[in-house]
Amino acid sequence: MATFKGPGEPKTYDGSGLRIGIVHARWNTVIIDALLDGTKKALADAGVKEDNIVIQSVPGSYELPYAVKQLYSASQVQSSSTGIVGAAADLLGSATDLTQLGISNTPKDATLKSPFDAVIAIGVLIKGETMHFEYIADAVSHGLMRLQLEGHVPVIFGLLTLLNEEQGLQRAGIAGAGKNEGHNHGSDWGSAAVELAVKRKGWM
Ligand code: DLZ
Repeated sequence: MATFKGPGEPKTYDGSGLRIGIVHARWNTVIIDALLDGTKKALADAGVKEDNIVIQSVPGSYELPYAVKQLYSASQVQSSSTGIVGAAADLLGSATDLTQLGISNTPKDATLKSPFDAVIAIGVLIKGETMHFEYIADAVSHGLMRLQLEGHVPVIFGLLTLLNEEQGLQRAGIAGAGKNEGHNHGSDWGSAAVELAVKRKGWM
C-alpha cells in the first residue's frame, strides 16, 4: 500500500562494488547503536561487503562534519612514503588498512575525490533547555550539505533532531516494552547510500 511518508517504492541496487564510510557520534549511544545496526543491515542486504565499510566514531554530532571531511580528503592528501592509502589511514586515525578495502594509491580517474562512494553521517541530537540543540543541528546540517556539494560524494544525512528520547527510540525501532516498536531510520540511510553511490557512478 502506498504511504505518504518514506522514500516510496523500494528499488534494489547492487552495492557489491561499493565502498561506504560511516561516521557516527556516540552521544545517546543506545539509539545510535540501533541506528548503526539498521544501517549496516541495509548495506549488507544490498550486497555491500563488510570489508568495504569503514566505521569511525566521534564524541558528539558537532564533530560529524569534520570527521566526514577527513574521510573525503584522505585520497587527496599527498603522502611521501605511504601514498593515498597510508594518508587515508593516517587521517582516519586508526589502524584501518585501506589496501584491504581495495583502495589503491592510484585513483581510477581525476574526478575521484574520496576513497568512498558514499559517506553516512549518523548522530542523535535531543533538545535540552538551552539553545545548544538549535546551534548544533543548524551547523551540522549545513556542514554536511556543504561537504557533499563541494566533495562530489554523497553524504547521507543520518542526523536525528529530536524533542525527546522517546522519539529517538521510535526512529531507531526500539521503542515499547518489547523494544521493537517504530521504524529504524538507519535502514533508510543504508539504502539511500547505496542508491546514491550507484547513481553517482552513472553521473560522473
Ligand atoms: C554537548 C552535547 C549535548 C548537550 N547534547 C548532545 C546531543 O544530544 N547529541 C550529540 O550528538 N551531541 C551532544 N553534545 C555534544 C556535542 O555534539 C559536541 O560533541 C561537544 O559540544 C564537543 O564539541
